[in-house]
Amino acid sequence: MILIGRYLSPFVRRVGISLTLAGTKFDRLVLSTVTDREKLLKVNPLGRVPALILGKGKTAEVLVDSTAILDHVDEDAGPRRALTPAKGAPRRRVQKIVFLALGTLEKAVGALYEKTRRPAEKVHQPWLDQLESQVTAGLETLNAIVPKPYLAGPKLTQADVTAAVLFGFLRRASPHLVPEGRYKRLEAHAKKLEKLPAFQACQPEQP
Ligand SMILES: N[C@@H](CCC(=O)N[C@@H](CS)C(=O)NCC(=O)O)C(=O)O
Repeated sequence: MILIGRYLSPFVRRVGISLTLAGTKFDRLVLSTVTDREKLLKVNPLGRVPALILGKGKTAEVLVDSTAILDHVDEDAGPRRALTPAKGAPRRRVQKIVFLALGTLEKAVGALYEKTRRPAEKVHQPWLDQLESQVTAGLETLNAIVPKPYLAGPKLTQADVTAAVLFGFLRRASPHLVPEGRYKRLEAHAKKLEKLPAFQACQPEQP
């Protein structure tokens, strides 16, 4: 199994952490969407990360998009180790938080691209403001959740992984959106999770 992408990408990092928590052995091919575009296009026609290669040679299969990859990771790990419950209210509770964090992440990455992938004179400030206000709304909603002791209840789930990865990503890439102390509860929860060996094992590379 080969995970493609850098841990600088929060989508790749949530997959790496989840694989590590599940105890699944995997290799990693550290490709950048910017500098390794040609190589990446051979694996994923959209040129995006993460991608996960399953198997080898003629029978190799490629999964793309972190949500589809994590669906497979959970299935492979089995119901006891899966980070998202298989059904019912427990599944909905986790998914609600995961997709809130994931949506916030998508808006945060969109805002970053607006600033870094366009010439300065082509940045459309009203669009950037909207994206950043969506990030703020997502963070406020996540921060309102009281961990008991995890975001979806007594067990660590994908909700915790994705929310903590989101927070860490913003701290590195867009610190102005997460000033120290503004999202106290979320910040404390993310800091606690970042100490876990699985998070430590998936540190973002130097840009
Ligand atoms: N919905 C996707 C989002 C993946 C994504 O946007 N990855 C970024 C890196 S953080 C990427 O590949 N960007 C390059 C591009 O979209 O061209 C997922 O969950 O995997």
